[in-house]
Amino acid sequence: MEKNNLKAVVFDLDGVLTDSAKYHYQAWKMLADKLGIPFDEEYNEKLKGVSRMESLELILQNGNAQDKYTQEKKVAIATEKNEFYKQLLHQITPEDVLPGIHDFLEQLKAVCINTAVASVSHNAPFILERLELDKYFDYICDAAQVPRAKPFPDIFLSAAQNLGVDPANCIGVEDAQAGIQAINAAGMMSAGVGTESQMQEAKLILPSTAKLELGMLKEYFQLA
Ligand code: B16
Ligand code: MG
Repeated sequence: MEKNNLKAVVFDLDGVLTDSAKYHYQAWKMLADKLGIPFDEEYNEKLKGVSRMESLELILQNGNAQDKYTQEKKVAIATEKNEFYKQLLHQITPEDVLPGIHDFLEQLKAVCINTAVASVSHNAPFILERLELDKYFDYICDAAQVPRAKPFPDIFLSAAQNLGVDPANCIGVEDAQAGIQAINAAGMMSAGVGTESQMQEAKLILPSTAKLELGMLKEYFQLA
């Protein structure tokens, strides 16, 4: 293995390529109101990077209602949320790509650094299509094929394996704590987008996606 040689960048989707959290919030809020469970934008922060069924568990916990529903009913609730969420996703346009992402993807393409998306969202392919970003990625992970969600490293390891690169030659970009833990556990260098307190475990912290720049990342990667 050639050490310190950057070969791939693996991106989280929600919070890194676009802000789909607001649509997740609207959809969960509709369901929480229907079930009479308190839910607000602050609590929604806890759901970032967390899978759909785990998100539902967290919401039910907030209303002390985790034992109130059968597993079958929980699946039905999550399905209803997803149907509403999918309708909201039609509002997404290429304008919703977060700052700096296009330029960064162009930089990576120009020097043939591989790219992948490691999102736990089953709606990732549709969102990438709406954003017109699908053409930039060499591999898009299928959340359904990944046994364990973040903070387990599985999805990032799957990205590296499918790109044919060693995880040690990759940078992972995330906005959620569970995602940073997954990147670190996969043996990749972690770049966290967010505040110092949110991104404590990231090897490199960036205040915004606008700061993603290949020259700086390569330099940092070689030193790490
Ligand atoms: P879905 P990421 C995550 O996306 C979201 O941050 C999280 O809030 C959501 O529950 C999860 O996807 C599952 O999404 O219900 O569409 O399958 O950050 O991993 O890109
Ligand atoms: Mg995210």
